[in-house]
Amino acid sequence: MDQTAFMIGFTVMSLASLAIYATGKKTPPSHHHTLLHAAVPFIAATAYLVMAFGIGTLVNGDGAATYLARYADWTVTTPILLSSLVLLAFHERGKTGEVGGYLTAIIVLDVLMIVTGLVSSLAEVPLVKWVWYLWSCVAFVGVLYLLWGPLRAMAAERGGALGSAYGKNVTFLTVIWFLYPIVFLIGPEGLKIITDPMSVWAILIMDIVAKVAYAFYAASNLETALHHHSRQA
Ligand code: RET
Repeated sequence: MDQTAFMIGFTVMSLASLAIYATGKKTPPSHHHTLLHAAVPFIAATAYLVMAFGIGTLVNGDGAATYLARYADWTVTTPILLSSLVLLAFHERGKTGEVGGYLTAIIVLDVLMIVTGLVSSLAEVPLVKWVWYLWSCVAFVGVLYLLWGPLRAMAAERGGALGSAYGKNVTFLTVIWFLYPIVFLIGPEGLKIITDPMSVWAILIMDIVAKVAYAFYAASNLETALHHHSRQA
């Protein structure tokens, strides 16, 4: 059952990586966004293949599985998705120190969120599990604060078209990212309300939306914005 989901994940992610690269803009100022968004499903395809082989799957005392490859995937792909959004907020301006500072801050919070989520998944004592789950949520709030506070203000300063592209992308990203802690909470790593196959399929669908659908949506919002932006300039 899980095997089928993992093989579908591998196939969809590999093809999507090629499709995102093939259809994406290859010229500045959007070329780096194409590269970032094509890299994300490539990494995910690798992780799904690892999971399909059953490598790095840990089963703890109460029978709940932790897929290490999933956390390794998220540790790399979520910073890439956030970087693309930070670079959109600063589109073609900003001092290196300022851009680098925001990138570092958001990536550190994001990686802490994933790593502490992994610790929560591995913890078997309920109190310990929930302490780490909450700590991961605190880091998630930090990521959301940066996205919706200073970075949104920065994007808005750039004028209507770029500000609205940032607004659409950050809204899509926030809605889909919120589902991950919910599925963890009700899944086998948390309260065990849903079964392991249910959570594997749910995360497969969420991963496709957060990585693939989002890549096409973000690219189209960026192109529309650049079109308006160049006409205003
Ligand atoms: C965990 C568990 C603990 C609490 C929180 C979590 C958040 C995870 C998120 C993952 C996003 C993953 C994406 C992958 C696709 O590329 C680790 C589930 C807050 C937000 C977008």
